Amino acid sequence: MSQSIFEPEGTTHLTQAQVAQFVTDGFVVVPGLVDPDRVGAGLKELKDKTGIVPCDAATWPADKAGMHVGQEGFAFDRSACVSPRMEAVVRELGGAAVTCERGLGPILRFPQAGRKRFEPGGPHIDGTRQGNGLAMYPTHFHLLVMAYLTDTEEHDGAFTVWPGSPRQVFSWAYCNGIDLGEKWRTTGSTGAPDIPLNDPIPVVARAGDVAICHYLMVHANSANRGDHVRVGLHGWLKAVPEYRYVPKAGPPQRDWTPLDWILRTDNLCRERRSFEA
Ligand SMILES: O=C(O)CCC(=O)C(=O)O
Repeated sequence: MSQSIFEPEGTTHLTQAQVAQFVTDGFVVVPGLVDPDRVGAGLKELKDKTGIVPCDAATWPADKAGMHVGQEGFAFDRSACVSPRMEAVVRELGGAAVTCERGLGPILRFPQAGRKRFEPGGPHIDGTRQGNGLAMYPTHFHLLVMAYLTDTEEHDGAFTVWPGSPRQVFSWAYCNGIDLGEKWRTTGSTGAPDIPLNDPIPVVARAGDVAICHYLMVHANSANRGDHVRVGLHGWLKAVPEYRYVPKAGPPQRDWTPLDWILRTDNLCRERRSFEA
């Protein structure tokens, strides 16, 4: 029998502070979640498949300066940097059904000339080409992952997040009966909803550190004004196919995941709850 609790608790692999950060900000950066051997394996895979060495400009394609490039065109081993510990952390944040099985694929950001400063791109939430585009509750994926294989300062093409946005987007959609997928279905855009958000922050981290975000995270890329290619591994972590998310009601219980906490409704708008009653 589950029991109500007032604060999210730590898990086996995450401290209480890390869990609290995920619940409040919608993301947590876990240091060294990709161990050095796997970082090396990922960079070797990149070099073997493309010839690219992040800190050797002679190996960069001439036409890619300033570009943000996904893995199209080469078959990267998506399992190269996934460890049992990463699987465990992901399950602790998202629930036992969520898995890294599809692995992570590279997103490179090539340097470009210009002043060294943080320069975020367009804020958006990732939608999906399947189903409703984007929904309040997780359908297509549960967690968004960005694992760094290169040290990344704020001007080095840092992955960019709007802290707190998953809860803000959820609360807004829940209380106002918003169809989050509408914009995507009508315009093909997953731009962030037009609601007040906190200022964006660059995820500054070392090679091997991994940012794990709630699926409703408003995020962006940013310009690379540094001297090496930003190598990130991106993943949409899904649940096993037979799993369906069941929205939680009432106050948080001991068996809630951090992802559930962000979707709590017991402390949201009275009107909506009386409408549901
Ligand atoms: O590469 C990045 O830093 C952000 C990539 C991303 O998730 C996106 O633009 O949707």
